[in-house]
Amino acid sequence: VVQNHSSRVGMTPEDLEQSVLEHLFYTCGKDLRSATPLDVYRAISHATRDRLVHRWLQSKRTYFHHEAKRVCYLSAEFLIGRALAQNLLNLGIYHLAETSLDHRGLTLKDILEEELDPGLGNGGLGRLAACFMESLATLQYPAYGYGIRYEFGIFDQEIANGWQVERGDDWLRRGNPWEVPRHELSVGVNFYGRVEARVHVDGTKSMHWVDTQTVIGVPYDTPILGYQNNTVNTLRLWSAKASKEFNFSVFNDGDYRRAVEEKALSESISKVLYPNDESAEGKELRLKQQYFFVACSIADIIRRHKKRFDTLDNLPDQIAIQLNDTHPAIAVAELMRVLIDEESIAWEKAWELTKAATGFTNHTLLPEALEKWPVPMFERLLPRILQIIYEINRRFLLEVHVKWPNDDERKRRLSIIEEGPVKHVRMAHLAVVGSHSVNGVAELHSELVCTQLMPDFHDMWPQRFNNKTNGVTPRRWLLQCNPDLSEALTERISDGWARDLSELTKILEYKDDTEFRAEVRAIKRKNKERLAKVIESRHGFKPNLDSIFDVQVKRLHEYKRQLLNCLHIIALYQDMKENPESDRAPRTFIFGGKAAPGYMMAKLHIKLINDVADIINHDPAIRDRIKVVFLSNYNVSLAEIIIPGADISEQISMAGKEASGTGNMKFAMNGALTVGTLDGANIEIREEVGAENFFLFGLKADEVRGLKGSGYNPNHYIERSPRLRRALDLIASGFFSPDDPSRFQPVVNELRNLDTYMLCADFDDYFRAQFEVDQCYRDPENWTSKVIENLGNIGKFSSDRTIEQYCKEIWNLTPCPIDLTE
Ligand code: 26Y
Repeated sequence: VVQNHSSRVGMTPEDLEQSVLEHLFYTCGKDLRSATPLDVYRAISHATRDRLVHRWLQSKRTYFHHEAKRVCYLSAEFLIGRALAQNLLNLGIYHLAETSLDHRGLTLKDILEEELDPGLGNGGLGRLAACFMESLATLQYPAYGYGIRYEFGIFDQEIANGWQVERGDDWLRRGNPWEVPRHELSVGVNFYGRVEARVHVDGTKSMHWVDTQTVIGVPYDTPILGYQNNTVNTLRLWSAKASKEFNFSVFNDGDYRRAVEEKALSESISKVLYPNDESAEGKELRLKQQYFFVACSIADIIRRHKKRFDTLDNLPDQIAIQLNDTHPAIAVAELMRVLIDEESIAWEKAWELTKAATGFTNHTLLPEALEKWPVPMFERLLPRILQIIYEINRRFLLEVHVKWPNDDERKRRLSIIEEGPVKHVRMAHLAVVGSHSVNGVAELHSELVCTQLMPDFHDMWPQRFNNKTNGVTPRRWLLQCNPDLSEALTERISDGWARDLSELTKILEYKDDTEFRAEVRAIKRKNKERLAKVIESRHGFKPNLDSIFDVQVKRLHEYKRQLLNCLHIIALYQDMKENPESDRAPRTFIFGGKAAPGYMMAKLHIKLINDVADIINHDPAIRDRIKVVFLSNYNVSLAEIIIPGADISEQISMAGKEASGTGNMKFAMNGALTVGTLDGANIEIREEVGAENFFLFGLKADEVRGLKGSGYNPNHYIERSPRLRRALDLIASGFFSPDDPSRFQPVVNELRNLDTYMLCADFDDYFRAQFEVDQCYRDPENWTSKVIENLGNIGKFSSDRTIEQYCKEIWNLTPCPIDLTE
């Protein structure tokens, strides 16, 4: 490979400098003197991307040649975060780039800040997809990510007078050096129209979806590089473009205007990411988005397969399709449509292929997150797809009938179609019926999928259900975001941990090493300093570095119980006011997270946190013993600063509600201790790090269920907890909202009357656990021991481990290393 050795992609400092200068000149049209930091960012990014290109081509060639099976990860969200630092690190030229910039009086850190954070996801599910893509490349598995190139990602959050305000996230406004459009691979996608049955002379029948409106999907590819290897996989995101029909071949002004409107309408499909996290809205545009990217992806998969093979019989030997929740579940029906209508394969065979190729991951138990589409809407938008779903369902219910004759109630529960005044298509049912594997994302969650969410399906096909506990990539979430800790680790146990995180156990040998322990504390302090500077620049005060940095960052949702955290702060405040001599460790409470724009209660919680912050931060009696900060616009790049600076990680969801959590893993990996419930992956984290190194509180999932079943009454708990009562009374009194004393009445009413997420039941135990945190923090040696135990035992939560399990147990993939000399 000629390019491999050309100086254009050389790895010496001189080569790199040369190519940055060339891109400055030829790509940005600037000389050094007139270059802005943005130009420098663009030039470095292009120079870095150049170094991926031959690896990228070679990866594709190798997969093609070796007929390697690939996974196609279908996801409506990829929350990838910034690319430059990650690519430099994975290429092994981060320090090289740092020094060559240094020579020109520039700081790489500042240049990295020029990159806008691609926020193409809401939260955990989208970030998991990004970690998976990185791990797949690092482990040298052939993989494609398929999704949508939203023009606007998750909104930018501003806090105005304590309230969340949303602003459009125009993340492409400065261009995007990482993506490559592939116009030649564009795909047409059909909507609306009707289905025509044609009977042929031989008596066979075929279905034709006609009179459709076509939208074009244009793929934009982003390279995903493995850690210090030659694997470069592809993240292929589809952008909607009007088809030629809209090309204004019109006769009068009215037609012209309609043509312009329709063009804009069809291109709106990939305009914006829906910002609702775990609450389905049932909007037609959202269904259009889902079918759009799924149809493009399936067409792409089939096209590539047919280029290599002249049969589709071996499709499941060549590709594994994984559905990231139900958002792409329509893939089951679309693959059937393509195999039957376009490839003339018989139903039975098509079904066998579809099931063998498809796997489904569930990410949530919340009933409001389960997607259902009204049949009338579905029928209008995708008539042929609905027909196929009905046929899948008819055959499926026959199967149910054979197994449980005369059990109509069971059939009603299992059916893909929900009956009612308006029928609905249940996307989770379609996904389960059309897959050979259904998995949850943590042990408890997978268990609850079988016993609570889909017990009838589990009865029917117990072998289909399995667990894959989530993980996070240690390259971004340790190596990149915490360089000092990474160096301290590498110094002691060498650098193998970044590739195999289980090697972190070796650090346990240094548990009693005073020098290492002091270093761990010094690193945490430095990371707190870095975070404190961000807080100072945004909030005008610098938090006390000796205080406990107590952090809860995640989407705002009632089940995640940011409000419980807030109640604890209020109770602590009241304790301190009542007993000024009380000797408790100072704390800085840090919050961050976005609320769905239509989620009024979550937005009110943000306002409450900010109003509480306002009162407490300015109370002279409290000084800096309690500070409260809500950091606006929490996103991947802010997480990379916040997480390494945390002492305490708040993972306090009501048990049975958080499917896994992945933030919990990132915090423990960066030397924070967890205050948490027995929910999601918390359970497994505690198992790994040891119960004595984890601050546990609260009801267990089965206790929650029991209480709900026997009629939960929050007042029972409020009456018995003077602290809780006092905190609620203070909010209700308008103390935190003197300008509008009844502002938080909805919050108090919910807690007193319903308390859906059982904050009242868990409050006292939470307070107790927080008191223990306090006591423990006063003994730095003991605290450090716990931190090191967490670090040394967190290896399981690398997404490398998760991906190995998917590859072995669901996808049947084997690594396919890339040799550049081949
Ligand atoms: C239907 C639509 C409104 C919708 C949009 C986003 C539904 C769900 C979602 C997002 C779900 C999500 O992010 N779930 C999270 O997935 C993580 C990765 O598996 C888990 O760690 C986390 O517990 C779970 O809440």
